[in-house]
Amino acid sequence: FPTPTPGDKFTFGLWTVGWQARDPFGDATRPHLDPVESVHRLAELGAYGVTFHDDDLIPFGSDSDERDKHIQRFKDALDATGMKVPMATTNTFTHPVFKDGAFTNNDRDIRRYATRKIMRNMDLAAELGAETYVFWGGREGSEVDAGKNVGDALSRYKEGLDLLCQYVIDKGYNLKFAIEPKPNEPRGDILLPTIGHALAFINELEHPEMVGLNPEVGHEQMSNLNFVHGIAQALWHKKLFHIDLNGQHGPKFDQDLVFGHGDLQSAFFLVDLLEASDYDGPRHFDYKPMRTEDIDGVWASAAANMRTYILLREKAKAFRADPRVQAALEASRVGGTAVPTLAPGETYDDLVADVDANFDVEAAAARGYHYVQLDQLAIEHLLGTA
Ligand code: GLT
Ligand code: MN
Ligand code: MN
Repeated sequence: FPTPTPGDKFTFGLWTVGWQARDPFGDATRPHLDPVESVHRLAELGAYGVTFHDDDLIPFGSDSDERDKHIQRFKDALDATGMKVPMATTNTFTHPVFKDGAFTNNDRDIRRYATRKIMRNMDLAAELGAETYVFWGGREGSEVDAGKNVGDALSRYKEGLDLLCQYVIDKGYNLKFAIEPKPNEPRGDILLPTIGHALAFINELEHPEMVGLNPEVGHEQMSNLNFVHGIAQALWHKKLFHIDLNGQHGPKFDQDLVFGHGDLQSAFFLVDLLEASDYDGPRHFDYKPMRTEDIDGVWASAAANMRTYILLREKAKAFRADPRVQAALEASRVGGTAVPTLAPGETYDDLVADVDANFDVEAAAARGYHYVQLDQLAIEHLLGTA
């Protein structure tokens, strides 16, 4: 079995392994984890890098001396391990000041404060060589429809991102932005709730070319949407800038399980899609070690994410190479959508003229698509019986 190596580009948020497992009903079940230890442990497990929120690294409220010390220790750990920081983001959700959001807060002074907080961490992200800056607007939203003017809030969201794009351009930073959709939790309803909403929003920005997506498995599945289709569409729009891999059992609270622990077949087809695509960015795990785990369980779960990804990558390779799968794809005529509906040079007049001449509607209606055998072959590959 191949072990993870930096070449696999597996990355983890410091907030994932570092989650102390506080939930709305219970206290932390694990002690604070030093980010420096996380860098070392993840490097030993074969990860490529780590990602962070400003507050993961530099506790909120640190003075500038403390801030410098935290950053220096982190840089030393990166140097010692060779770990990279391909992405960073801002915490605009934990402190009570953000309870009504950051970019879209009804209070203008809070929006201004949030924007400064983001800019400060973007400077650090650029310094550490990050290429992607994520925006998860978990507190941008409402519980009360009359409490938020959604149109105005979207204008403020756009204003904030436009300003920050200009900042990146003026500073000459090599940073792209990736918006992370989520339908709800912690807000009752979050703005830009799905991949589709975010894609449409990006087109209204001043620099749409600088802004793409960071979709998360569980967030789309919370909305009962097909994550594989969502990623395929993001790729089609050339907007897959980053990805948050984890596991989720359908529409319920955000579970952030280990990748593949949830809808395994969807995880299989996701890896199949990603590996065949031109996405060459990090395979970023945004999961939470379950609240029932102790610290050993934290590292076991980190390893499990990578192991599952590698296993699914092997399975997907074997699936595509299997002659029975190739025959089944043929039987389902899957290659058919690659062929344009009109022949080169044909017009709609030619199409109209063609109808009765060459088409047997009853024979066409009678054709089966044999999708079941295709799906069964995927199941058998997953079960190791193929
Ligand atoms: C937070 C959230 C994640 C986001 C992170 C980025 S933080 O834990 O649940 O989905 O990706 O801000
Ligand atoms: Mn999540
Ligand atoms: Mn995420």
